Amino acid sequence: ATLPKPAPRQVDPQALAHEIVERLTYRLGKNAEAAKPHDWLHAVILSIRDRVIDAWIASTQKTYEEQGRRVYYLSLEFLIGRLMRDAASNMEMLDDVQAALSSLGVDIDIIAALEPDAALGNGGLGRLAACFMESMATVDVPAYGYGIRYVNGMFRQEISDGWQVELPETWLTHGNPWEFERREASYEIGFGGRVDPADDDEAGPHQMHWRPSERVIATPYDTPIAGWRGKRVNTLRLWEAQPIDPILLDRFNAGDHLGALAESNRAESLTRVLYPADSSPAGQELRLRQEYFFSSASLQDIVRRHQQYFGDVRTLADKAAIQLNDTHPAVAVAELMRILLDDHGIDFDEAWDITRQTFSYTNHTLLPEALESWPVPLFERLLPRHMQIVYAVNSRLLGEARRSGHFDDRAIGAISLIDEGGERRVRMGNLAFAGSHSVNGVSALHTELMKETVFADFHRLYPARINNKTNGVTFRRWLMQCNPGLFGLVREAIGDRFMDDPEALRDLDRFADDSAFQEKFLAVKRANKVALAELLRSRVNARINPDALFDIQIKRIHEYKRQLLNIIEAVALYDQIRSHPEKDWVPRVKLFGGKAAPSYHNAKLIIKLAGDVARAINHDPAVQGLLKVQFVPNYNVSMAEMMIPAADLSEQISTAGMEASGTGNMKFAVNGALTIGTLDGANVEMRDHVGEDNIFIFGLTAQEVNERRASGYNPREVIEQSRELGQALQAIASGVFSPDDPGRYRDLVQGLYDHDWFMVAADFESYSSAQRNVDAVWRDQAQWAKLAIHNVARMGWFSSDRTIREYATDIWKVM
Ligand code: DL6
Repeated sequence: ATLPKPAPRQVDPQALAHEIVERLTYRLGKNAEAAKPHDWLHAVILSIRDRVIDAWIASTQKTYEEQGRRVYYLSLEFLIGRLMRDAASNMEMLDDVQAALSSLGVDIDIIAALEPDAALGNGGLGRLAACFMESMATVDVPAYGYGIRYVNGMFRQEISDGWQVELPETWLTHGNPWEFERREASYEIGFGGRVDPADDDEAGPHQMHWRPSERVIATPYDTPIAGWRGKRVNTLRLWEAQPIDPILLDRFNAGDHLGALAESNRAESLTRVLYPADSSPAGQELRLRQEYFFSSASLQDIVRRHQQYFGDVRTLADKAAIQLNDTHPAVAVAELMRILLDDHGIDFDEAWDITRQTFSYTNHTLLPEALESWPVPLFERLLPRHMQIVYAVNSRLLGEARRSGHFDDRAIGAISLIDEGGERRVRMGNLAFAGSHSVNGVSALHTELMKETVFADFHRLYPARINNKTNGVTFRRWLMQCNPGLFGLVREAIGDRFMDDPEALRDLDRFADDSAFQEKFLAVKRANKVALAELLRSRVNARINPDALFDIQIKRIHEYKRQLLNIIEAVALYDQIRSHPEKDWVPRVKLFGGKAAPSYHNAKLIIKLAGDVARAINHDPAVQGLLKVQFVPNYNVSMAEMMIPAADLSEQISTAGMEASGTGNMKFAVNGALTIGTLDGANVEMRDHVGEDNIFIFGLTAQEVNERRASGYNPREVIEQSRELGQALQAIASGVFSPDDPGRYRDLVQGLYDHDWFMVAADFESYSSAQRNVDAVWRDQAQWAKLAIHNVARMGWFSSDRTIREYATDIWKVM
């Protein structure tokens, strides 16, 4: 029988206004008079969501009918931010929603600001995963994102007396209208216990029976992710941990009220918080438990779906491509092996082939402290069966390497899945590499460095495995939605083609010299700066001049990202302005934003320093109107959406060789900011695309950094040769900016004199002179506009649609 289908939906403002009121009434139980802003937000989301669901069901149907390969993107982080505008814009109903709401007397900006910023990630890696989800839907790749539904995502940062304070972010307080709980697709996840030989007579030599001592339930919540023009809607499936027995009634009745809930609390704590680390060792059992929990749930789900549609698990690799987003889900390699060996009785070699054909792995960092490894005793205690599998895989891997005849003991030690130097540890990067058919870096430079450093020996063993996929960002969110002024201007100039083909932005190049266009371009930028200035006035009571050059550095606070270099340069500039007030200084506002990992002492100290320096500079009448410094608290996706469109200058100044790619750099440039940056990560490719005359490059290259380190870099000598740098450092170290605690920055500065691992001193002169070059160009506003327009025009290649097409073609083979 033909089942009835829902009636097609109309999209016109009037029909939409009716729908919104209907949702308000029948879903939320309120009438328009009683509705609070949160109710309106909820009702609007439900109306948008219904359209998304129509397209979602159609996409699922299409995937099913095509019987093709699906992509599974496993990531411990998805930094999605707000979804309302994103979804409405991608469903091409944003204008109608706006009109419908205004006919109801509701201001869309007010309710949009109430939507929580879903911060299920730390930084670039998590935001990349969110851009990829949107691009996979846009380019019509059937994909699932798998992650964790943290109750408390990234912490809320408050600045108290200049210091970062971390507070829990409660994004689920008002419920989450975007998600659907799918209890029917729950799985049991085991931990600990023992492993017995399989009791079945027909069991193969590798088949075992794992008897976990602890079990929790993984329950999925699905969020639909709509691609551009609603072409496809994919699923983001986030797991929540639940206890098997929510309450132990016998214990409760015996009076042990807390003990009765202990199991429940233990299970729920698994998915309670996002691990607050970024490029630093997690080092906690809970983190490994989280990694296994979501990897196992996702793998069980993928295998179950495969069997349901295709029957035989042996064909998994033909129908499933699983991308490991960094090493956090690397234990999935061992989990798939376990499922194939123990649950399906497949022999070891075949299981290993299936596994390697199914997985691919993206590396996002070369920082040694971020390369995950787990102490063998911990791994063995939590995952005894997986430990056996790791050993078995390792013995084959090392056997293969030895047989090739090209690997001495050092090289064998380097590719081993077990780090034998000191405390024995399981190396997750090596497990991910060994278990994947493709391993990619995220920018051309990073990929080359991967081949030369962390994976040099693996690269010799499997020379075809490493490939590059330079990151990208979605222009729907990072141009069309966050910068409607620039979006409208571009559209007026070159038409709509770039909306579907970002590389068509290139047509804008011919307007770079057009003075009328330049003026309009500068007017849009100024309007964005005024909006940001107003926001900062209301948030932090900052008064900033929209006609000054807005110089912005927003990203996680980390020594390698060198916020310190920027602050020291601000101090030196401050000194220069005071010494030479007669010079024609360019008025500048330096804005900083970003969070420090809670246990990262120096990063927190750098935040404090930014605040101390800001206070001194902002209160000094001698530099009034010429220099201002402001640290913007609680930097998140929504704040980025305000700051990036308002930036004139984008600071991408990491020590060369240390930033794998960067993606903020791309967002700034496509929003018409000029970049001051080192030849690091994707900055290198940005220079190639925008042209070296349209970007301010400074500093040592990655190779030069290595050479300087190898030849005995002496920062003290460098500092002694630069009067400006020396004076700035002396001022900071002696307490000029911290009279309440003059020794506060002594050790920080001493570190620069003694070792300066991040080459702040080595790059200072070059950075400072690049900044004066920035001033010179800024003085000629037409020239500045020309360069900025070239940047917008030439950034099309950095669309995440391009990146995803490359993954889809080269790695997943779904295009
Ligand atoms: O690939 C996304 C993003 C890059 O743009 C950044 O350069 C890189 O630092 C970041 N990596 C991480 C790795 N952290 N850990 N583990 O966040 O990835």
